[in-house]
Formats: sequence, structure tokens, C-alpha cells
Amino acid sequence: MTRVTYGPDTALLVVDMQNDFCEGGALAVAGGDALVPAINAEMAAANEAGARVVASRDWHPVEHASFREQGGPWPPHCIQDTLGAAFHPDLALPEGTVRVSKASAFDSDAYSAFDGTGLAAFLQRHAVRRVVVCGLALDVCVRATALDAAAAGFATLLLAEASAAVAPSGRQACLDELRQAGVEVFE
Ligand code: VGL
Ligand code: ZN
Repeated sequence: MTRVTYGPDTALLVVDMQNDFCEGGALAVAGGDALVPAINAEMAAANEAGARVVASRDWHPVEHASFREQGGPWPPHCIQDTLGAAFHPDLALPEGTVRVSKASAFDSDAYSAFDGTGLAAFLQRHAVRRVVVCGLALDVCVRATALDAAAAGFATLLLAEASAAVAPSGRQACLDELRQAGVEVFE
């Protein structure tokens, strides 16, 4: 059961629930798949209450700057239009879910769903004041997205149980950092 009261002033932002970040993927995050049922329930609750659902996806070109071969930190992942870049097949995106693609320039990375996408202005245009964040990976793109949401002036909630970290050992430090930045963390 969701602990969030959703309404039209709230957006649920589901970050990067893509095959490459789930079991068997190119950059698999332990426990990624297991989040799907909880996120589906959250999306259904949000949608029913008139909250907008937004799903971001990491959407890299070939030879992206973040790939090891190009000197970046990650193995190749989420290459545009590949199976690895597709949303997890069991993710039940409600009709009307807004898709946001990010990190599509060859020469730069973007961890936050707000980075270079115009998402903040889109949400403001729709009178959204509150953003609820979940998904993958807690210590990378979820972290950056929640920090940007708070910095943009949205009341920001993180659903920690609907998020998993690349480096689980850093989980608590990450949650503390988000709290420090004004994000309300639901554990
Ligand atoms: C992500 C590593 C590289 C993420 C994206 O979505 O958390 N992590 N690119
Ligand atoms: Zn990436």
C-alpha cells in the first residue's frame, strides 16, 4: 500500500526502470527487478488519484561518453532502441504516462531526469508542486533526480523501498545526503 496521498498537484517520477539495470542487464542493479510490483502499485495509486506519472529512461547513443571504451565509468548500457534500453517488460505504465529520455548527447552524461529535458518547466506548467521519486539506481540517477527536484523547488519525496543502489554499502549515506537537501525519505 502506498503511504503517499496523491492528487493532481503531485507527479510520480519513475526513474530508469529499464532492462539493462535489471537482472541479466548490462549494468544490473541487485534487486532492480524486485521493485517492479511495488512501483506498479504506486503508479496505479497515483494514476487513480489524478497524479501525473512520469517515466524516465537512460537513452544513450552508441559510443556514449559514459561507456568505458570512451573513457567513462560504465559498461555500454541503454543504447537507444535496443532491448536493454526498453522498460522492464512487467512495468505497467498507466495510459498517459509521460516518457522522458535523457543522456542522448554523445559527449556528455545526464543522471538526473531534469538535466537537459525541460521536465521542471513541464511539471510547473501543469501545476505540479510535489514530486515523488523511485526507481534505479538510488545512488546514481534517482539521487541526481531527487536533488534536482528539490533544487527546482518541488516538495520532494523519495520512496526508498522502491529504489535500489548500484553500491548498496553507500545506501544510508545517500539517503542522509538527500534528507540534508530537504528530500523527505520514506523508508
Ligand atoms: C544510471 C549508471 C549509468 C542510472 C545511468 O540510471 O542510475 N546509472 N547510467
Ligand atoms: Zn547511463
